[in-house]
Amino acid sequence: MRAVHQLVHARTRVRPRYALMPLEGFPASRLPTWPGATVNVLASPALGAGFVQYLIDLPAGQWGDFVPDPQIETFHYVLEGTGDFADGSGVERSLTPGSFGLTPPERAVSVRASERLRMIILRKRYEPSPLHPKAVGHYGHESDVRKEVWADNPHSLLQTLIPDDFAFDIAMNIFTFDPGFGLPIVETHVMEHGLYFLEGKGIYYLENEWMEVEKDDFIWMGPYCPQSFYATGPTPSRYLYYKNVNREIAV
Ligand code: UGY
Ligand code: MN
Repeated sequence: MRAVHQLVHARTRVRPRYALMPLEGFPASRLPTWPGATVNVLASPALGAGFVQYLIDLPAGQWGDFVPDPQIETFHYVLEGTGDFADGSGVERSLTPGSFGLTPPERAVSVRASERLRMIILRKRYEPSPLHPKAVGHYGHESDVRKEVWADNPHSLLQTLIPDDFAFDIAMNIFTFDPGFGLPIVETHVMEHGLYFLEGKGIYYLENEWMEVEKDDFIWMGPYCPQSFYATGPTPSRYLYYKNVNREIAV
């Protein structure tokens, strides 16, 4: 919230193929199964997205659950804080900043905060393939995921949190760009993105507009949204993004 003497002019853009939404513009929501949490609904079908993305702020001592659903898979990534995760079927993990997990359908997602937890949660309908009718889970910590040189440029590094394997219909990646570097083309593709800007700042190109972006901005990119980026400022930029992958496109 800005001080009363300030103007309200904002960088927020909501267009048919993309949205840029700085965090200050999100009124808080509450969810019945996360009673103590403050929730920002970053992306939803109401926006045009084929998935739901939340930013969840869970105070110390509080808990939240998603009950098992036969079709919905859930990804989580810890931005800040510590706590515990359980899927109700034997997977139990400690949560620290950088912890992540993909929980398949038919499993619970139960989180307890020891210290105030800030998490990104993304939920989508698992798309079975003829060879992969059932989803599998995957858990880890970003510090254990190799930073691969991307596009032959050691100033742009990519971490692939979920293995690029046909068992998964979802990619969750972290890009790290040194200042001045970014995507060397305008890319346009059928896949969607839900992007949370983790660190630094830069200039994003969406459809036909260049826009300043910074830490804690959220961007939704719909199918075929032309997109590009370069990092600015004195420190590297990092962003976490979702991409639907490895499946035929429904006709
Ligand atoms: O994987 C991607 O599609 C990625 N290069 N896009 C993006 O960062 N906007
Ligand atoms: Mn892309």
